[in-house]
Amino acid sequence: MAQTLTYKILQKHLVEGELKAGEPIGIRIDQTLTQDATGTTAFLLFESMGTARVQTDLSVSYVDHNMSQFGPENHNDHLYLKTIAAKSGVYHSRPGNGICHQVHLERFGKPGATLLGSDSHTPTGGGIGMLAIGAGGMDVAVAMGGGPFFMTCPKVIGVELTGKLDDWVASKDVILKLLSILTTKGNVGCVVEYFGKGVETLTVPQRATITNMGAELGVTTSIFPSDAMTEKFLIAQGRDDDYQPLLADLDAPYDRVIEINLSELEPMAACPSSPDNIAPISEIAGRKLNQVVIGSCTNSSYADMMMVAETLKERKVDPMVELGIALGSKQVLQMLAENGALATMIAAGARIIESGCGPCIGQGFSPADGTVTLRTFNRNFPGRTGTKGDQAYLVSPETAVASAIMGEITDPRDMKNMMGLGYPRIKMPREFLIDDSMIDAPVPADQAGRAEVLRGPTIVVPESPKPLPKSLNGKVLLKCGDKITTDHIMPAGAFLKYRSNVPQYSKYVFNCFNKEGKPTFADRGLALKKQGIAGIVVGGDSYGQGSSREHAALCPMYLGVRVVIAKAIERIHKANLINFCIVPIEFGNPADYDKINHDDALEIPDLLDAVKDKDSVTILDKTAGFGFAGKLSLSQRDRDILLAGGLLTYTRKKAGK
Ligand code: MIC
Ligand code: SF4
Repeated sequence: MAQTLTYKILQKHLVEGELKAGEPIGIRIDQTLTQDATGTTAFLLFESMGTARVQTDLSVSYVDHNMSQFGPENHNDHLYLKTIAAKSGVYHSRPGNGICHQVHLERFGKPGATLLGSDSHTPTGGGIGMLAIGAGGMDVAVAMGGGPFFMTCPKVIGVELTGKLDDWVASKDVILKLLSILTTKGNVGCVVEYFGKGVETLTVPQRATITNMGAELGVTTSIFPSDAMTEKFLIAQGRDDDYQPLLADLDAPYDRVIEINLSELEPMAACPSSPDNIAPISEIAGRKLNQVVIGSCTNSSYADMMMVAETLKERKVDPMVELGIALGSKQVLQMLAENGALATMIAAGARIIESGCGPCIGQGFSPADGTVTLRTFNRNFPGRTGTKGDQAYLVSPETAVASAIMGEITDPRDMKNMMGLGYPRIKMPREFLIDDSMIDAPVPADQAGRAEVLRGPTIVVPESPKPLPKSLNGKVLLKCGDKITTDHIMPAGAFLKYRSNVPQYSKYVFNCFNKEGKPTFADRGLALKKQGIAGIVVGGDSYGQGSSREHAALCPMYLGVRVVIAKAIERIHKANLINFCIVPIEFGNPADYDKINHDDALEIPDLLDAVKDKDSVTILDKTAGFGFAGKLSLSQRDRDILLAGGLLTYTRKKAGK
């Protein structure tokens, strides 16, 4: 029977279940990646599991998110990550070597392999034909220990690309177009697979921009075929041996097909403050701006950066605009340093930021109040820049650089008329500069026993969840609306340095809803916990979208949250809730959401029994005086994890430890 590329790879890696959309399956994981902000807990949990060395073909630990090093916390994390990686058989990419997804694509990604990463943009690897999936750190820790990854067997959405991108139109515009069609809601349990003639015209980094930002659709992953373009990229990275051709069968059974004609696309933007709030640049051109930032794992490849440099040649950034550029990897930074393009950027007035996530995760470059910032990133959730009420637009590097020169949002296609500038089409290099000296190999297994692990005092082993009660008495700690992201739940930016210290980091749970002079969410949660009353969060649609950070479950768990009731809960966050023994419940009838209020006392008399084997559970709102049904969409494994008291205890029990 004809198969999609997704199913071909799944079939090769299937260890449990049946390949039928909607069914739970377990797959073998070949490679894992972790990054510093999720990595410390992932490694602490990995250590608690008691497996000494990783069991994957390859595991890499990156330091790219938090490199600010204000206070000792950050560097404590870096040293812990470096030494635990060496001991556990994991490669370690040092701070300054680049953003995990870009470096992984350049140096390790392999067509046909499975990659599990503790970062939601792990699907970047789909640009090279891998099945690359984002998950919580605990799931990645299990995969590092050789355990399968459990997921829902996906539906596959086929995106047929035809035509060819025009000058100044970028692959970013392809994914913005798709976001305008599919939005960030309602795509849970799907994989997006690209096919068609247009695919051949896109380079691997262009494809990776598309699969990277595919994360914003809420899908499990996105994938491109592995073809001549992939081979060229791998040869240029000195990795010819990793190539294998991979295509879907001609009549592959897609659940839905969307056609995008590349020739018809125009430059677009995701307007404030959601990645699916799409408008063509032609409609918003002329808006004044004061900041442009180019970089992130979405758009900082060699070709993106060379195009930016060529456009800036003999030009200056508008004096009312600050232009920040973070080149995605040391490879790109070093190549541009050597060929003079970096000097061009500096001469034009750009501020060069080190290779890492930087402003994308709110580490610096927070825009001024009431100003417009243009970014080549993938997320513009409210406040993610570090400024409350921010106005962040997500655009291609082409639009970003044109706008930085003009001082207002500019359609880059107008550069020809405005300054006689033709599109600087960048050729992919035949050979990239290969220098892996900032990637440390692990110590050999026979010496691992003696390898020392450095644990600074700010690294605190997270508390384990308590078993679920038979019946639950709780209180609504917070009722929030639709599209609550994990950035709302557990802010990053300035608080990122507390990631390895759950009691400290927990103080900022739902910080955006805290009011000055009033007890915080954390204060209220801990007070209830002391009285033995469970915390409950009530949410709307797409609850928990965005980042994979398991702290958005781990920290609420620490504060006594035991149940989340929402209209819909996003995939990674739902798994994280289960892993930390918080029961995810969906409204049987979404209208019941309107009847519940903040502070209501809720009772779930048969919680434990329902988690055992029921698809629904009765919830009593004792304050409002009504009862309603909640849906439990759980696999048998989800139930077993909840009943065991979370994934760590479940895994330990299974291994007989
Ligand atoms: C993000 O882009 O939101 C992050 C920061 O990379 C997160 C991971 C994290 O919160 O550490 C993600 O995408 O999963
Ligand atoms: Fe880093 Fe931003 Fe990419 Fe997340 S989206 S991995 S913060 S660059």
